[in-house]
Amino acid sequence: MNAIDTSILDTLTRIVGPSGILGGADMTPYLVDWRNLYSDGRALAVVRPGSTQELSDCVKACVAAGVPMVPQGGNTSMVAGATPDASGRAVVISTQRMNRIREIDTLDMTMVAEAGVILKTAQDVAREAGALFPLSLGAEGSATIGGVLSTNAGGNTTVRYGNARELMLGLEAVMPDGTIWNGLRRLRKDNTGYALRHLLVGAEGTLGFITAAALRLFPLPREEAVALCALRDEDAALSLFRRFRDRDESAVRAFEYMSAGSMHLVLDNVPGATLPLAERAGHYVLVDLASSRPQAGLRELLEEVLAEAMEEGEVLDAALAESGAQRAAIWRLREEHPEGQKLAGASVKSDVSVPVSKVPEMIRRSSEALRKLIPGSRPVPFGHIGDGNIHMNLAQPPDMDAAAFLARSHDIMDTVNEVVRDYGGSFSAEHGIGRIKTDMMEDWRGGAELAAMQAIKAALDPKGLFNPGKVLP
Ligand code: FAD
Ligand code: 2HG
Ligand code: ZN
Repeated sequence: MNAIDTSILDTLTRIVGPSGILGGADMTPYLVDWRNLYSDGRALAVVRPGSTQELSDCVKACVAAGVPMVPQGGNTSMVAGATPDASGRAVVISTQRMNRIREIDTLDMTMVAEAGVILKTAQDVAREAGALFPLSLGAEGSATIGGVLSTNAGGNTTVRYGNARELMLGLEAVMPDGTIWNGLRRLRKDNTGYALRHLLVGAEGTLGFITAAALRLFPLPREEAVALCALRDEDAALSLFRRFRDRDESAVRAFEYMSAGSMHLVLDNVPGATLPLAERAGHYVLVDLASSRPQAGLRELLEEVLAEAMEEGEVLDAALAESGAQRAAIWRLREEHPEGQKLAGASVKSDVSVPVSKVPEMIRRSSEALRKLIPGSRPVPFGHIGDGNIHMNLAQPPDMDAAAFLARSHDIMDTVNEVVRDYGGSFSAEHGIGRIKTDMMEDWRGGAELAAMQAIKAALDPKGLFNPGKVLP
């Protein structure tokens, strides 16, 4: 450690206090990404400010010393966005201690939460106040409000409530020069020049530090109905989605597709996972209906639509949840898909989107191309079919070395992406770019779009100190 490093660490310790700063082995969980793709991360320190003012002071000190900063929330990024590189030059700034719900208002239907509030806590606090914060994803027990906004996370309820961006009304942030911006407005309408709040959402910590957010709340559901269905094929999934949408679009809270490949990795690897159907099938969907109206007739709607689809041969079998515990058990099967794939060995993820109508074709074409590329590999697609967003993942062949398989990651992603491109899709639907996909930006977003992004970055963060090596090539 040189004299500059020692001096910045002294300054940061003065700002956050000795308990707010971590070094040595205490830093380990903050340096490795959730997928364990990069184990070479190093940092000068992990700094955990307790307030927006402390964070602002930390940023000013880092800017003055030319020290790069890596914002981190729950460190559940799927694209290694929240961990530092191997240089050891950066500090990780964690929002762990900025975890207060500042305000909740069930007339305005808004909640003001600090960046480090865990998503599940935000949901629970809203529910206790009689309202719903609808963002929901498998990592909700660790992911933070700052993280879900910085990645513009989607998740399971996007089909009804939109992405994280649509749930945000205003922000407070520390800008890259350390200035505090208070944009915590709780307004439904606010057209006052460039929407800075929307620029920071999805910026993955490259344009500043979100410290708090004003979020939208919704009425709590009074009736819910959930089913797990076995399907004939991918087209049947889409057809079933359409049947529900045509009958009552407002009732569909989630509509999730799971291929046999992916579901069976869960059943075979996750302790306690059991299929509530008579036998395994080639394709599954989870249908989740919810209404804030009492006696909305969701159970009847579910039964009627499934009966129609069974008559057409689209649905082969279905398990309808009879209790809250059964609803949770069905949802757990879906939520365990990332874990099931992790437990089954190495996998390469392609988080892609195409127009909803093209999903079945995209899944079939990608699966075929992947099997050809790596014989013996197992396509394990699943995801948010109602949004056209499929995790077109590939599990390693059982007899192939994991490292050799992962060395083909870029070929694998390119293979899927070429199919996706044919349908005008996106190579990153909800997880973002992080460190993994920066080299795809030129090809997919090059020209005016990337030039504008680079100009914005240069204007707001001229020294390039905010999350270097992420998002932009
Ligand atoms: P982190 O991982 O800590 O950070 C994510 C990015 O945001 C990084 O670039 C980081 O630098 C930046 N960042 C974090 N906090 C701030 C801040 N306060 N200000 C500025 N920048 C910040 N994503 C989906 O979209 N849909 C899903 O269904 C979904 N499911 C998941 C399931 C599992 C099991 C896992 C592990 C991840 C899943 N994810 C999903 C991915 C992930 O994007 C989300 O978990 C979440 O958005 C990340 O929140 P986090 O607090 O962990 O952020
Ligand atoms: C999900 O939908 C997440 O469960 C994770 O976005 C996707 O593991 C994945 O590829
Ligand atoms: Zn997802």
